[in-house]
Amino acid sequence: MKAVIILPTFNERENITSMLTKLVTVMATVKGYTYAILVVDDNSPDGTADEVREFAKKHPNIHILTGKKEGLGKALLRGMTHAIDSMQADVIAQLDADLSHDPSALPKFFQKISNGDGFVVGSRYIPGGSIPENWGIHRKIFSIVGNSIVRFGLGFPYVHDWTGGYRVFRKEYFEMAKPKVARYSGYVYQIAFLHNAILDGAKVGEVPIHFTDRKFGRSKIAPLQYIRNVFLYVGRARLHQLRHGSFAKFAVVGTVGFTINTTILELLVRSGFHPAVGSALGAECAIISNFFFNNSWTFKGKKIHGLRLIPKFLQFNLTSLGALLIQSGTVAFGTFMFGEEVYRWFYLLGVGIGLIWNYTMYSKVIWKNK
Ligand SMILES: Nc1nc2c(ncn2[C@@H]2O[C@H](COP(=O)(O)OP(=O)(O)OP(=O)(O)O)[C@@H](O)[C@H]2O)c(=O)[nH]1
Ligand SMILES: [Mg+2]
Repeated sequence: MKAVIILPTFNERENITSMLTKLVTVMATVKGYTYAILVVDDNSPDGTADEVREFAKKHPNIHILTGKKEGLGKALLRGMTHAIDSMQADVIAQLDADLSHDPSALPKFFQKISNGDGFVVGSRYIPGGSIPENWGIHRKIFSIVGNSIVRFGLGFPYVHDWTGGYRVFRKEYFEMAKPKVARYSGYVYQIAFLHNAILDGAKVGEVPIHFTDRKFGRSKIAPLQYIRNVFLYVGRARLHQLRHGSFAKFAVVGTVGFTINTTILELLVRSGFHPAVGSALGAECAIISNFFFNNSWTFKGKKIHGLRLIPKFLQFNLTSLGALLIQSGTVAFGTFMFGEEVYRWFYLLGVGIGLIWNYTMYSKVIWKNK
């Protein structure tokens, strides 16, 4: 089988030669594959491409594809297309070029492909894997929380690392996903691609990896833009999944609840009650309305009757409290990470995650299948 190893680069001149050297050494130990390396460089101003060409003089299986800078996703798309159309790849590997991904783990990835996996993911969040100890608390939280949101938000928790770029997969999964992921130009491409591969039936394998900090050069990630794109992706995917299910009813019931909450708050405040009392009573009335409408309409196939209504109603209150905590937690997280001025965005985000939380709890816990 022919494997093509893709290394996306932007200003990696100080890293690329030692990366290539390591790859060549490791690939000599992988049995059952012929291989080539494809560096996809976006005309790096630091001269990354010259380093590659110099190295390639002694290694005819090392190739470079240059192009203009349109983001990591576009670079990967271009590289993967080239690997299949012009290099006859059966299997594609992908690693960061900044030495954060240790090539010595590669044989394990190929072993899993040979054993029948379709898509093998390098995982920092499984036993044997890790993120750098020396990362500051902000960076650690960013990495773990961001990844968990994708993992649970998309509903495939058995895959533990969604945001990394150390992977080996069979070419079919790229061919099937290509029309659907081509629009994701940035880092979110990685998530979209893995998600589509799973939806297309890929058997996913995981190899634990240690992610080491880059020693040279700079990170190209723009955190706020990345977070926004991740949420747009997860939100859209979720909506798409739910459009034909009970989600629309859930949304109608929620809107009614919101209206009840607001009306009661306004009425009580106007009749002289403290706003805290008004909002607590309003919220409880909304919870009651949500519970009964969801029970008799949204989830009527799994309707709860009789005395069982009491514990379920209490559980429902706890779930709503959970949504409230998620909302305030998200705002606290956002302002802690990025400063107070971003609170509105994180409020919206909190409401969004709260909705996913509620819907998941309703359908999986409160109105679960017998
Ligand atoms: N061709 C191309 N490569 C890119 C682009 N953006 C990032 N890369 C490469 O993609 C890989 C991962 O990017 P990094 O900036 O290291 O992102 P990261 O690993 O999440 O962040 P750090 O750990 O801070 O380095 C590196 O090899 C980059 O050179 C791009 O727009 N075009
Ligand atoms: Mg990196």
